[in-house]
Amino acid sequence: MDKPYGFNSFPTEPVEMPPTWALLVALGFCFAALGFWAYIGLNLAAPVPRAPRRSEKQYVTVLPDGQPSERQELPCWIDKWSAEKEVAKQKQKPKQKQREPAGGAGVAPSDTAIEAADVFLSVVVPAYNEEDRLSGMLEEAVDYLQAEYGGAHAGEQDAEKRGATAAGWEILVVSDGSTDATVEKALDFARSHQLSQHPVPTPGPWTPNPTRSGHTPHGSIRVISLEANRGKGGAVTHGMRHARGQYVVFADADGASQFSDLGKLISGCKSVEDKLGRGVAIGSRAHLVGSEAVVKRSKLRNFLMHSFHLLLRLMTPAATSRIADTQCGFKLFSRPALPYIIPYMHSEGWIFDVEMLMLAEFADIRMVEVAIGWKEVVGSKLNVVWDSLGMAWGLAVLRAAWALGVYTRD
Ligand SMILES: Nc1nc2c(ncn2[C@@H]2O[C@H](COP(=O)(O)OP(=O)(O)OP(=O)(O)O)[C@@H](O)[C@H]2O)c(=O)[nH]1
Ligand SMILES: [Mg+2]
Repeated sequence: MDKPYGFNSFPTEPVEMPPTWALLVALGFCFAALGFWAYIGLNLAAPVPRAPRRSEKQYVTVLPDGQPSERQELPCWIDKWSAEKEVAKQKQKPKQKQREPAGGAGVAPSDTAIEAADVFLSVVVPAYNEEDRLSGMLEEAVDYLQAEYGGAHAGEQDAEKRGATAAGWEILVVSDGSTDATVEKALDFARSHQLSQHPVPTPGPWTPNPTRSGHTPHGSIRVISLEANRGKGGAVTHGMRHARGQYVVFADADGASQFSDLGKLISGCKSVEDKLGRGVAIGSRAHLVGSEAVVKRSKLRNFLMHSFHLLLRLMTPAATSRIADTQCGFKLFSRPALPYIIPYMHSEGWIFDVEMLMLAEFADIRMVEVAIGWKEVVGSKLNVVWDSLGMAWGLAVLRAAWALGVYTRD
């Protein structure tokens, strides 16, 4: 028979398969290449926070005559702490270095103590375009702080009474690149509550018809302006780098959390503090699931919330995965816990709470969830679908980056 025209696409002779070992080697090679590129991708995708700019390390407050102050330098415990840690690292003997666990914490933060507190409590308020919601929240905060902890500059006697090392309080409003009048509103609030002993009270979510208002001493409300928007995580972390308090709480500017539950957070934190004084108290809305506030939310929002909880359970280490409400914007840290958490923060967006809790867990800091009052407040800037997708992605990147050593505590 004549040879067919062209070439034969069906092999007429049996084709010999490569040996199994060669297939396995090829497969292994493919996986290694995939792993390599995934690792490179993770390095590129994992967020690295930008360094604070010069003006962001300064604050403005209201002078005794009611005028806004010039920009003043913010005290910054983390700069001093980092410098001391670096010196300790240099001094470390090579032998000691070898004994460190792989990917370990470098010089243990406990070797480098955080500078002493100046005040009993620091309240960090991240605020992004909050001109409408901020004043009500500040009103409730000041009212409670004033009644509970005395004037912002309460003296040593007050500290002794409380068994604390410092007395008084401060509020750090961190405007996150706001483009509205957030900063002016904060300063207006500070001015009216500083100049008058009995300022006109502003309604808040928990006090729609307030009858009294707290007076604030000069310098107790400090306003920090980030030059460009970073996200809630960036704003909270920035504020906490400059906190002077023995306890540091962050609270959302919308006043959704009942500020007067702060006392519960402080007692909760004290109850879990270790011998170094480290502890974290997490405001929790878990007891409200099924309540009107949560049921009233859209079905989509509740579905996304449950999916996110499932992801959290699967992806986070043990203690963090047991926290029922990781996202509540009302969390308190004792000062000695800060150096184990704040210097190692990377997340700038909504997922930052999870990183804080994971870092606390990595450092064996005990955490306690405390049930708090919470109200849905209109004006949320959370985009339910996009921000949920962003959070799921952020969580995956965050978990992988910490697990694979892209992020370290060196
Ligand atoms: N949306 C948004 N909020 C920011 C940002 N930076 C800081 N924040 C503050 O983060 C806090 C929480 O914002 P909300 O819009 O109330 O979002 P949320 O509390 O997580 O969501 P809700 O449960 O819907 O209220 C507020 O104090 C915001 O001002 C940012 O870049 N975007
Ligand atoms: Mg809110």
